[in-house]
Amino acid sequence: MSGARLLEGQLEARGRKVAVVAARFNDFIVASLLKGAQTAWARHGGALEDLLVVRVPGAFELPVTARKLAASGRYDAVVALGCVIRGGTPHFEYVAGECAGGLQRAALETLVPIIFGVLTVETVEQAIERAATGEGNKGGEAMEAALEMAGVFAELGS
Ligand code: INI
Repeated sequence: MSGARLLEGQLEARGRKVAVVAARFNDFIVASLLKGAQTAWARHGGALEDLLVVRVPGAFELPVTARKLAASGRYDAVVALGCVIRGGTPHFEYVAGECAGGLQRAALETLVPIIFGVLTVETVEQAIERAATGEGNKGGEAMEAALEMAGVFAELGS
């Protein structure tokens, strides 16, 4: 629609404050997601002291922690990182489902963007693919989604 007002967030981390909450479970994958998120933060000009990283036991603990961080009013966005592998657990549906639903509820309740950077995959191979260094690292993509949303919300105002 030509002439319509367009509001878009930029990939800009300068002046932003972001919290990352990362599960320790499956850390051989989550550590790479976290690295991807931190690299993206720095690439977009974020200052080290404006990025908080919180570690929690597993994906199940991500929603309550993300909600607490979001409700603090200190962060423009929260990024949740984790990895749930279907083959690895009979609890897949519970852990992955509660995690996704809880993160969305936390965002809706606090009106702070909470980004879903949780891999929910069938196999370890799929997880490794999505956590590889560089392009396609889901942690990096999650951080970029956080920056875009922080920009959109800054424009929308309170
Ligand atoms: N947590 C994960 O982050 N990923 C998993 O695949 C997983 N599995 O396999 O169960 C998992 N479980 C732990 C869970 O998130 C909680 O930390 C635990 O149940 C304590 O509340």
